[in-house]
Amino acid sequence: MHSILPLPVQPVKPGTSTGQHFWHSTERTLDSYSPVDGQLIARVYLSTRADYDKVVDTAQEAFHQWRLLPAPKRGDIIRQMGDQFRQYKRELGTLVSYEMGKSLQEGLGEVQEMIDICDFALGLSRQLYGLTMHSERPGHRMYEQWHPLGVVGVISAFNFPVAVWSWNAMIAWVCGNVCVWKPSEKTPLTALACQQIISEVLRNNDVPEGVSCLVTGARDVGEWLSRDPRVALVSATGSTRMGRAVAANVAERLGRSLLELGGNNAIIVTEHADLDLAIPAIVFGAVGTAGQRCTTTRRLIVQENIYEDVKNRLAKAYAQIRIGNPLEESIHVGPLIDKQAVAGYKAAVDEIRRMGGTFVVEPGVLSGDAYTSGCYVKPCVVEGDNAWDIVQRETFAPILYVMKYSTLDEAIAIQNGVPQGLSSAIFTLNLREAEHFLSVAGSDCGIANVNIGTSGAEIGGAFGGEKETGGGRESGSDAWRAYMRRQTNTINYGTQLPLAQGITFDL
Ligand code: UN1
Repeated sequence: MHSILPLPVQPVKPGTSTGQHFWHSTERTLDSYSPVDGQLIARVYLSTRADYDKVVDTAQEAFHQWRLLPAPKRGDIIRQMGDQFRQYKRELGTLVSYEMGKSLQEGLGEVQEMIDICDFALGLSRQLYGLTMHSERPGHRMYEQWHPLGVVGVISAFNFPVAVWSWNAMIAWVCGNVCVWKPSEKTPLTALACQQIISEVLRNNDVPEGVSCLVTGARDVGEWLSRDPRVALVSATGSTRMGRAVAANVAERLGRSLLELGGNNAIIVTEHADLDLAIPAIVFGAVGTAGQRCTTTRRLIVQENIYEDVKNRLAKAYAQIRIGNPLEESIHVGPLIDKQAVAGYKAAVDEIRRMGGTFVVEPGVLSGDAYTSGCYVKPCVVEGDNAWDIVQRETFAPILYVMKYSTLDEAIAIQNGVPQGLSSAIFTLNLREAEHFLSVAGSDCGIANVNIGTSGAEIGGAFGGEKETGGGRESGSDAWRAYMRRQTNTINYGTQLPLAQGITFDL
């Protein structure tokens, strides 16, 4: 492995921080191994409960100052963060790729998403609009305004170690909140790199560094956040299992949660599809990030008349995929995150075989000099049945199930016939088919696309999904409202005190 960054493997890098002030009261550490080559790339202190409490106190203190800055001023500070991400795009993208295993192109894309959301937040800083209403009472004015919530906890997943955090953090900050970030225990170094960049910007602007805090750990830390009444909103990205636990804990204390959980996304390919568009989109959707996106294409629903043709074209396209060191520009698919993920892939393949699935593209775990970490697997395609348990579950690996349909309504029923509801797509040049798919009788997902794949959403739209995906919306559009509290104000500028609903109350 060629060294790409001055990686601080040793000495131990502290893990609980607000900016430069790292707190750690034990020697318990977390090791980060790269799935690319199996190397230990960082050792990070784990936060104790005492560290955590100190961090949340510091965040609360910072909130009292940060919320008083005018929103456009906060937007300008976020613009400076975006400038830093532009400057470090190559280094950060490389680190994402090395620590997480996604292709360098996708690592750079992830940093670009951070830059884009900073730009979006800057614009938003002058657009946190409330409505005004006409009062039924003379001499009265009614309007609503939006105030920040306070401390926002952000639990992020390994697969998008920085982009999804930035969607939350930038929007939360521009709204006037402060953030406590619990990154995935699988990608702590990338998180520390971002935390350093942000802290420097905050310092340069004489803003308390507690605006951006980071705590390290696994499920226990997530539980502290979700049970903590000081944390007004917990935004969590990850598995449906994790989301259920967070939602229950937060609901118990009547807090707010914003969930972005599992997907089981399908593409419908109709007889009227342009297959030259569809095939590369399907392949990118299914094998990009080695099948570890929540938006990954997991199911392909193909009209029976073109079924054989699509299968053949897919087999040809899969033969072109280059699997290997994701830091090499020509590589399409890097490793899975760790050996546990490889075990999940193998278990899924075993279950598919038990169900009698026919592979169009064979699976396999790669071995040999180029794959010493043991985390490289072959993307595969299998003819599957939507009713199989394994097809109903999200396996975070590049396994694509192909299915046949005859009418579009049947295809839509298959597409909607899973517990998750994140992303969906149709490939067709037929207007009626496309509009039917997008209609109320069509896709039940939070994202529904025409002639593009299920993954690779832009930051400008609201991102999230229905059913077991959790119902949250993050990133663009008016997703910012989830990070604020609404206040309705009625002002009497008249000389009388009329009551609403015409009630009289004379003294
Ligand atoms: C995720 O996998 O949690 O739409 C987020 C996409 C990316 C984000 C994925 N922009 O695929």
